[in-house]
Amino acid sequence: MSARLTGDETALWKAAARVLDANWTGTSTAASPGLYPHQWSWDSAFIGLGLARHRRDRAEAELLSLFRGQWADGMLPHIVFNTSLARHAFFPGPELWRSERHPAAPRGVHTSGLTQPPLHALTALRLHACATDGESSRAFLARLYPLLTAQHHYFAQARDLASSGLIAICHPWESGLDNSPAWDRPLAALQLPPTAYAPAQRAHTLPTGEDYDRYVRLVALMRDAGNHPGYLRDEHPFAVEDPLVNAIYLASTHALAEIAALVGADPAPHRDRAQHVHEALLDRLWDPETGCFRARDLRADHLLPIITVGAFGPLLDPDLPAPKVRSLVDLLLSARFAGAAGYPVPTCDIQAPAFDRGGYWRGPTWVSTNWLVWYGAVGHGLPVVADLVYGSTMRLVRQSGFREFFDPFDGTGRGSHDYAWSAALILDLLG
Ligand code: 2M8
Repeated sequence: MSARLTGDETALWKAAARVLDANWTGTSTAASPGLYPHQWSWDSAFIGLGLARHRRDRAEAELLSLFRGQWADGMLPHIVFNTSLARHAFFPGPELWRSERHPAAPRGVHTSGLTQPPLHALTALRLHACATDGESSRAFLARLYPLLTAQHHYFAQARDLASSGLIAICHPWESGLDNSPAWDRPLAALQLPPTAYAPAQRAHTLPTGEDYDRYVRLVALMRDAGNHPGYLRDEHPFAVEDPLVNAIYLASTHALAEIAALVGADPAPHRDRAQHVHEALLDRLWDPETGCFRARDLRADHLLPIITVGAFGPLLDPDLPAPKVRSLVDLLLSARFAGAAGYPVPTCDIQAPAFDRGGYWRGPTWVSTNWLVWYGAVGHGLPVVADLVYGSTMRLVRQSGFREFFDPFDGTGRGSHDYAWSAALILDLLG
């Protein structure tokens, strides 16, 4: 804990650390004790940022525990199941994924068959930046570097579906923003027979019904095709290039180049890749009409109409040209986002018909997306945006606790309590 914190900040810091301690399972952190008892991929990356400030040993263990689930092709799954829990502690559990039947999946651990935004290299580098023992930190990076490289290699080999330089998500869950209105169109276009899994099997109430059915069907399609890259490229019905996922991928690719240099490996291939992703982001996802980034549906080959918090993801690109940064800031401060929300940043354009202030990823403010916008704003030297998002995030957790998500107008907490990344990212923000 930093010595310059005020009394109030110290209390908040301690409360956040208590949540991380309570969610610690011995080897990793439960995303949320009741609702999400297993280890989620991008949750762990966010949690690692907080643990770096609190329990460095646990931050390292957290990442290593997650990478236990890495597949032989480099795919880092979005869930690594805690096998000591009852089989039905969470739906969909290992019985849907059946990872044990896939030749590339690791033995002795059950995982999902999807992935999530690759924030991990960025976390690893930030962990190094906070380290007090440089030598042991470098040794940890050297251990992680081949695993991170394999993760990035998987994306480049198996998920650059349009050979554009950008990576595609093949399931809404891979975006991390599960029921974002951005996915409404590609989901509605799916021609899928009904599934055997009723949404009632799930404790979580959002999202429900037909959408949930589609999520499960998409999982089954990928699983039954053995996640084969050729199938994903040519046949799988859901394939989207998302600006937030790609911006995280880009930021982590830059981090990987820095890690390579620190551990005596060659950073050049990572730098080349980063340049390629940067160019493709601008070429393929920038929409001059709305002055922001939008997701591209690869099956319909057009930009999706809805503007979400993902539009601001490319602030994570250190080379984003100044006029584009300006345009994103104007949109962020407008009545479509921060200008009309007491507690920004809402996850969907407030003026969009699909906006829903209580609807999970359809409007509420989340600490994770706020952290990403804040981090991007700091990187571009945008104190107005950075301070606005920092202040809003602090007010949210002070008022409502470490909830899963929040009403963007009045800050009411929603979803689960003691949500790990909400606590972890407060530790990182407090520094
Ligand atoms: C939510 O996603 C999972 C599916 O992976 C779910 O709803 O079951 C999302 O908020 C996702 O971003 C997050 O990683 C996960 C665990 O916190 O929950």
